Amino acid sequence: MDENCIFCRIVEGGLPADRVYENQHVLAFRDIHPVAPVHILVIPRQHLIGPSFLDEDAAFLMAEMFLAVKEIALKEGIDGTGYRLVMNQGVDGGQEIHHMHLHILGGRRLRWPPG
Ligand code: DGP
Repeated sequence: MDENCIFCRIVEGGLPADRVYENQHVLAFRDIHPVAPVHILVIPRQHLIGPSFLDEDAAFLMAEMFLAVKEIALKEGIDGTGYRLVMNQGVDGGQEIHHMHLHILGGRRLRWPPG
């Protein structure tokens, strides 16, 4: 828990979020500024900055995040039509929130590069 981290505060319940999925390891909620009809963020409950900060002990959380994606896609009805996963790391990656997260983008066909 990092008290200065918005996503940690959402995990702890101190900040509201439209939660769509959670389990022991991960939490998912709708992005406050959606860029697609379905725009959901999947985060580990544990504070990790991003993939460049992963270590062996935390690596299983990546698998947990992807397993959550599969469940969420089913729940949101986009498993058949498809979706894009995006993870930003650092300044050039456009990472604004320094708590690792996967963006699930779905609900319409996306152009490349994503806007
Ligand atoms: P990134 O650029 O990858 O770090 O994306 C961060 C995303 O987090 C961005 O799309 C907006 C979203 N976001 C920022 N603050 C909040 C918040 O307080 N609540 C929710 N639900 N989403 C947030």
